[in-house]
Amino acid sequence: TVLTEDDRTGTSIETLRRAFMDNLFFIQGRFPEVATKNDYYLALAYTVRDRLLLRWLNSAKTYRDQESRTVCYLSAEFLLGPHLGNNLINLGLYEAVEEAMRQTGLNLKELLDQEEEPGLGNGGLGRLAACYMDSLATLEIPAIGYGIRYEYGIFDQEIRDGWQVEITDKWLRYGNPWEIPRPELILQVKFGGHTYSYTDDQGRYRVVWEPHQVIQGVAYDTPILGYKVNTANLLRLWRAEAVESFDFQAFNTGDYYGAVNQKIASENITKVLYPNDEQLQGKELRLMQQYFFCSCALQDMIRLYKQSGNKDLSRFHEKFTVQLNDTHPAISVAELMRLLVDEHLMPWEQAWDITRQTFAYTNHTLLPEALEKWPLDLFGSLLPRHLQIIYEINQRFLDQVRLQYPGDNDRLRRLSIIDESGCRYVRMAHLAAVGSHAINGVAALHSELLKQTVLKDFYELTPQKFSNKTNGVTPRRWMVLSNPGLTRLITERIGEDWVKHLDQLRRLEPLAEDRDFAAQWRSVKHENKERLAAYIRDRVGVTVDPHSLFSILVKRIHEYKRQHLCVLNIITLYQMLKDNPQLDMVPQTFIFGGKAAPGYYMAKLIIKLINSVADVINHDPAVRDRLKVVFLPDYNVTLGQRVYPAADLSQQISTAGYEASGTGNMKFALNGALTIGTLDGANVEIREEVGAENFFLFGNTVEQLQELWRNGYRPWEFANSNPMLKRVLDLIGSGYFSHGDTALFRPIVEHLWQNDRYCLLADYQSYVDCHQQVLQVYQDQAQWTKMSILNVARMGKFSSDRAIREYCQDIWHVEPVKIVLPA
Ligand code: 26Y
Repeated sequence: TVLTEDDRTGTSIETLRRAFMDNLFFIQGRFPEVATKNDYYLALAYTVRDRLLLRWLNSAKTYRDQESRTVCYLSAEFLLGPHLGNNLINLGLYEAVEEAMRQTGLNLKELLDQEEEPGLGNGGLGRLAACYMDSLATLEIPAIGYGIRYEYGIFDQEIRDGWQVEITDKWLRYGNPWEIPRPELILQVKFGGHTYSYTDDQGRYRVVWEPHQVIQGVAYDTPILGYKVNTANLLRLWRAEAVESFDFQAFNTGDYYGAVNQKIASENITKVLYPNDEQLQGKELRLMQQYFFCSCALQDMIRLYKQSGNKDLSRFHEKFTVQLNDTHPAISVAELMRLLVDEHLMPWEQAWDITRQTFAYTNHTLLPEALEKWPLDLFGSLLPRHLQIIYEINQRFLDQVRLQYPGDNDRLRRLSIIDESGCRYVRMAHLAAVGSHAINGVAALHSELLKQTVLKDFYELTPQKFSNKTNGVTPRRWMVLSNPGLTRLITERIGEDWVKHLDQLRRLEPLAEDRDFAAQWRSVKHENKERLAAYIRDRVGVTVDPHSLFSILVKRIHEYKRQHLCVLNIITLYQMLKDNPQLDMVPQTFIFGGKAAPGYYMAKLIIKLINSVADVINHDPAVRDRLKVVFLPDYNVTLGQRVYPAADLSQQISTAGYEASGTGNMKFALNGALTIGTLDGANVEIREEVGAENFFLFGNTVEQLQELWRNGYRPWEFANSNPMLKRVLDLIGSGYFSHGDTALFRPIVEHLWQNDRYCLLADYQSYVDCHQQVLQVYQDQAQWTKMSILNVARMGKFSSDRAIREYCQDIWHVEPVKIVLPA
């Protein structure tokens, strides 16, 4: 007999081709003569999805049969990026599918470009959640990601006349082949109303929450496949819908339009991602989003727990461990208490024990304006029962503190979950800290500062809860998928083990002296730069020379990230060229990308400044192409994948003490860029790993900055005593970059002169000098290449696999579960 491969699971080129054509006909309803690129993309996506589902079903079945301990990663954001390419890499089918497409007369790359990325996150925090989902699956850890299925993700950015314009992100417009809706998996979430209490017939004190509104959560499931394993984990995102019976009620009483409004209001909850990072506005809808997905997630966990035969919930924390990605899901602490105590009639003490053993909390910021706090009246009107529960948690907690620190009322005030200074607030970081058994920061420096600043009192109370878990990124998306040239070159020399065991990159170290290898290394980088140059020409119409030094700064636009410090240096270089037209300067291309929060005026002005400076410099004949400045619109995961492989120099220039970790810094270095950076976030550890001699360090340290402020920081003294700095600031102020408009950039210049909260002027000279060193080293291509190879060879620590292993060992106490496919 001839064995034929199954159309839905087979992996030969022949079968893939047949399955693909099948899907084109029977899912898309198209024949080749009329099929669009999108039809082809969807036909391919469904072909790949079938192979995913085989692994997913087997994973789910295995976890269920073995009652596996499961990690639940709760995050308001998952910034996944396109699925198709990544799934092909993880299935090990990239080449086979490329060939199958070629035989069909199609180009895989073009089909990959069709996918609209799910931008369900703002930046680093959401992308970290996505990298962690990849690593959990790759390490064969049973895991569920819980979050929100936003109908509109992070806005698309357009640049008009140098300004950012926001466009709604209609990512679901052409359908989403990667998700499976579960319309039968519906949970109810209550809002508003009031509570009352009574004593039941068994003498128990009971509280009932009579809500004003009930909303349904519908599950949408996306499989997350590990790299070359059979594990496919679940990402379960919740969409809000109106409750059917509520409509009925209103309809029956004749209030049809009331019911319609109710329906619209319900669906608003998951309509759009809030585009602010690090700058909280106490918006009611945002608190509703947070509670909505946390309640759905916890109810779902309880459902799964009961499904596996357990009756009472006393071992809930043995089945699940829940990680809170920042304080956005911190309301979970009160919600689990409510579910256990009110709905499952568990005694408070036992419920509290289980709750604290269930949760762990990751902090991602020290910025005071980013710490979530909700006005008490807003909180109480939306979640009246949770406010009572939080009061109870707080009272019991403070009673304990009082025993340890009798009479220390100041400490009680500082530790309290309720902020009583002036307007009263619920402090979500305090709720998360009290309700968790583990608290971590995301880089060594950040974790230290956490203990010294925002969570100091909590550290003194329970030092054993604190640890550091330095962030990492997945080498599958950020090297294998995005940089096939480098991947091939590395794999040729050291085999393919490094993709799963990134420490193996160390084996490249001896090759740093190998001239043949160095030449290949350079040519891979050059080809990547040529590709980015072509993209820049297409996208913004600027011609850049791939032989020039590509200096790249891509991340959210923020004053603390100091994009404008980079601009000061660019203008300095420009002045040097103007002063000395014969100057023999290394040709350089500065590339920026990033979105500003729509309400963050200074950030938007910084975008305008970059574009204005670019406009003048790119058109000044005196520069003679030695300096180019480009702002790439709409920076997102897809664009990141184009940009990192093409970078020579990675700009990581935040004010020391402000960037919790950074993860872009890791993606650049893994792709062979050298870093110019401050001692901030994970830069510190990157420098430790790659060696100080292979890292361009500048700027004040955290301690030096503290000293500076203690003595009264006077930025104007830096400007007045530094002729070039003064000249650069005056040039911006003079209207040179703004067609003579002296008012346009005044907010930036004046802030720098007068306040300079992020100490640009204090770091300016050090940055400019350091950049000159960069140029010098770049002129010695052999030296530069050697440093680049050593950077990559020593970056193994920054794999998200390493980070996830640490979480598993120190916090989650979970073990891998092998998934075997039936023969
Ligand atoms: C509360 C709301 C306004 C809010 C929404 C999003 C607050 C913060 C955020 C996002 C924060 C974020 O992305 N933080 C980044 O997390 C990364 C992953 O740990 C870090 O590498 C990075 O330094 C940090 O800024």
